Formats: sequence, C-alpha cells, structure tokens
Amino acid sequence: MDYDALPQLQEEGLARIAAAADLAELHDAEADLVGRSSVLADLQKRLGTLAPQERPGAGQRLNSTRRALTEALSERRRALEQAARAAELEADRLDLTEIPYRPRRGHLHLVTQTQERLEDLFVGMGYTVAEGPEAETDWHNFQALNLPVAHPARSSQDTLYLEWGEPETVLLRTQTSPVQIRVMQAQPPPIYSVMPGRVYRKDTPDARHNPTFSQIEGLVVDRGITFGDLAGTIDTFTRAYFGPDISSRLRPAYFPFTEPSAEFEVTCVLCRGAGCRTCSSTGWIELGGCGMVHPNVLATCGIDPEEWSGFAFGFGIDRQAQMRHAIADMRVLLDNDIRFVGQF
Ligand code: 2NL
Repeated sequence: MDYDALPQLQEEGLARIAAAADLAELHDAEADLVGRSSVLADLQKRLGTLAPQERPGAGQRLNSTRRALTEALSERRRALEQAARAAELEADRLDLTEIPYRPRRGHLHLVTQTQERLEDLFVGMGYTVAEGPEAETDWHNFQALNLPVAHPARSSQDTLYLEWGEPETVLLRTQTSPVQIRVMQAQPPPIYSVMPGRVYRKDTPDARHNPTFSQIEGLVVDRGITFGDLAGTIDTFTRAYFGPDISSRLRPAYFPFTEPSAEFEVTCVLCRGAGCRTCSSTGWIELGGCGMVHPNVLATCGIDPEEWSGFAFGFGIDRQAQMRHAIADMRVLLDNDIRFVGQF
C-alpha cells in the first residue's frame, strides 16, 4: 500500500465507521483502521524507509487521515452509547398501567359524613360549630344542666366515671350539652351554635344502641327568643336535610335543662308518612329532644334570664344515618367492616 492510497483509505474507513451498527462492530472497525496491525500502522512504520525529503509530506497526510478516522470513531461511539442507553431504559421501563391490583381510595365514615352534612346545614343558617373535651367534669355534664345530685342519669349505672381526682368528679361526657355550658360561659349572647361530637354511656351494645355514639346539639340565646322560633328552626332544618316532603312535629316531654320541653318527630323517611314497621304504623319517627333553656341553666352560666332567652335541641347523628340508610343493626357503625363502610 502506498501513501497515495490514503484518501481512499480514509473514505472507506469513514463509511465503515458510519455503518457500524453497534459498539462491537465499531470496536472491530477501530482495530482494522487504526489498530496495531492496520494499514495505517504499517504505513507509519514505513515512514522511516522514505527518502528524507518525502518524509514530512507523507507524515502530514498520514496524521490527517488518522485524525479524521479517530474523530469519526469517537463521535460514532458517543452516538452508539447513547442509543444503547436509551434502549436499556426502554427495556427496563415498568408499565404501571398494567398493574392488575389497584388500591382503592378511602373515604370518611358514614357517621362523619352525616355529621359534616348537618354542620354544613347549620352553618348555612348562620350557626357556628363548637367543640369541647370528651372527658368532662361532673359539674359541666350534670350540675350546670340543672340535674339534681340524686338524678338517675348521674348514677354510675349509666355513666362512665374516670379515676381522676375525687371519686365521680370526672367522667366521659354522656351528651354534648357540657360544650354548650362552656360556650355560654365563654361568650356573651347572642349565641347561635351547634355542638357535634362523640358521647359515652355505660351500655351493652345491641341492635339499637352503641355505648358510644355521636350527637349534635344546638343552642340559641338572644333577646326575645320564643318557642315559635324553636319550632320554626326544627322544621326548617328537617326540610333542608330530608327534603321538602318531610315535616316535623313537637310533643310535650320533660328534660331538667329545658322548660318547656318537647320531643321532635319527623315524617318517617322510609314510608314517607304512610305507616310501616319502622314507625310502628304512625308515619312519624322520633328524632330528638328540645326546649327553652331553663332559667337556672342561663343564670348558672352568668346570663341574665330576665334579659335573654333561648332554645336548645339535641339528636343522635348515628340514628339519623340509621334512618336514612335503613341500617338494621347499629353495631355495624363501629365494626369497621370494609364491606359495610365501603358502601357509603
Ligand atoms: C336528646 C335531647 C336535648 C338539650 C338537649 C340543652 C343544652 C343546654 C341547655 C338546655 Cl346547655 N338544653 N340541650 C335540650 C333538650 C334536648 O337533647 O334526645 N338528645 C339526643
């Protein structure tokens, strides 16, 4: 091979480099074109045998070909390495859309959903939402509510007392009313508030009762509040919650903390008033209790009963959910069986 063949050698070499399909082919091309036993290396060795005046020219042509080939080789190597990396990434890719099991999104418990709906409704009527402790004093839970010391509700048969301080002074609240006492003590009227929350009774669970359940109570204290305001509020709320074809009625009752007191009933949501097993063929279902706040309770909280009057009401949130969804056994509300809770 002659130095005049260098341009052809370079052209063929560049073509071979460009045609190398992968790094192995490029490696072979490199050995053949610029390696130790390549034509180029052979010509390099023979430089010394040339006439002295021919050596610089031949050396320059040799170097220029070597440079062109080496540059083409490293450029091609970079391109092939990049392609190999991309192919590797593509091969390693996990298609997560093909996963056969997809975790299901959780949601709030039926009782919490019901509580939030009720809160929203009262907030829409201008009420605030107040919360208080579940461990309460006997004073907030009973005494301030006009329950005499000997009242049967206070017996340790119904109430869970905590071993805290003097015996029977701290308990798990049996109703949310102590929150209302705290609100009346903390702020002057006018008061328009609802108090939702969990309450506790010393009960054995059965189809109709759980020893812990949620309640919502409402309290209004303002100037000139009458029993008519109470009846109107109950009716507005029941229509807004259950729909316009459901109405409410009040029947006389007795609570120590209200005077006069009433139980309120709503049209049976199952038979819409026609009469069924759930409402014992009356067309009505008892929802909760209400009444005008007893003057003793107002006075105890530092509110002058001569200047202010108010009404209060309370009902069970679980009962509400039970009626709306015709739940036969209340115990499922606490079981956390996903087959039940997942339905809502
Ligand atoms: C029911 C009955 C009721 C009240 C709760 C109340 C609270 C204060 C003063 C006066 Cl601070 N009353 N609350 C009044 C009447 C009935 O609940 O059946 N609850 C499940």
